[in-house]
Amino acid sequence: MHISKVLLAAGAATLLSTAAFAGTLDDVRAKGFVQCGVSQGLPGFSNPDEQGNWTGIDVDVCRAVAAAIFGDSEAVKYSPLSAKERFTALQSGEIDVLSRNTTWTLVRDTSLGLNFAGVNYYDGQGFMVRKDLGITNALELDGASVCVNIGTTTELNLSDYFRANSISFEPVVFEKADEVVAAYDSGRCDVYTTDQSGLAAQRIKLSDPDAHVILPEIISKEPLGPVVSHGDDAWLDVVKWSLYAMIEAEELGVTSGNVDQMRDTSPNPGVKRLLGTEGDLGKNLGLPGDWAYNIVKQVGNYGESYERYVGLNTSLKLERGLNALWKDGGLQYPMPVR
Ligand SMILES: N[C@@H](CCC(=O)N[C@@H](CS)C(=O)NCC(=O)O)C(=O)O
Repeated sequence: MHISKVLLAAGAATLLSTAAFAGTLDDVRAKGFVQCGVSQGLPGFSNPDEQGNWTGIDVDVCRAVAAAIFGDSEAVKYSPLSAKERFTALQSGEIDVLSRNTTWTLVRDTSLGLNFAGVNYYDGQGFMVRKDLGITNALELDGASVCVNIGTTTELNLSDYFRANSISFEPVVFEKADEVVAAYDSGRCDVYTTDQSGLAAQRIKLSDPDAHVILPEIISKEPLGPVVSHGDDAWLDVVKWSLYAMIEAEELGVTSGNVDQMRDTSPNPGVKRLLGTEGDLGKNLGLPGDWAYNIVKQVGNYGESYERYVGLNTSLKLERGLNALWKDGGLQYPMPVR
């Protein structure tokens, strides 16, 4: 091929790839909403009410992204997805972002062509059993039947844990989480395993939640966070910094209740930068100057979202634990917003 043709072809390929992979923010703006992949119903994380309104800490990430782009946290459409379906939906472009209690792993981050935009809940896998079995730790589970969701890290960790401890189990697998819960509730298996937060959430759905106990062992790391497709760094940045803005707001003491007052009166340069009264951070993200103001005003900071949906005053009753801010001894550490 003549050199100019090669260059032309290369140029066209770059243009094509730019058009195909670098335009999610523009596409989202053009259609007027963020298409967000969520669970099929996991209280505290992503759960629909009878009117089909979605709530939860994962939903708040979708809402934060919409608030950042449109100044309207309601500009989101939700796609309920099973664990098995979720990555294909992202790869095919059916959704713009997946915010569905999804664990960041090497294989997902590489071979599946995905990028994790951060961690909105640090979790770990646990086991639940009926109290009347009298089991107090997981090593007593030799020979047990275990209900589990397919297409999850849960399945993989389960097998690792039993192998590592030279004990056996019989998997009872389902695609839909509600099938797993129903099977466990009806006694088709001895054990239900998933992320600890998932156990706390699904327990509410059991016919007698108090008849069950969550064992003390945490057998894995499950850093859960929002995910986008490979190939669009600008979009990754928008999702990543929308989440960081929520955590940064908590660190700075900015809440949905005081955000107006803080914007107008705080002398703190960090607050001014975050809320857009000093500098122009939004521009770097292709967003309006009040991108983070709108997130905090309409969605709240990370701590508010946590307490509203999964904290001690909710039916999940989850302590902040690893999800406390770094300055309170936890792992939530927003990268510097500057
Ligand atoms: N974090 C794990 C597990 C995620 C998962 O799908 N867990 C189930 C059990 S809690 C679930 O969320 N089900 C809700 C649904 O499918 O709607 C992963 O990323 O593989």
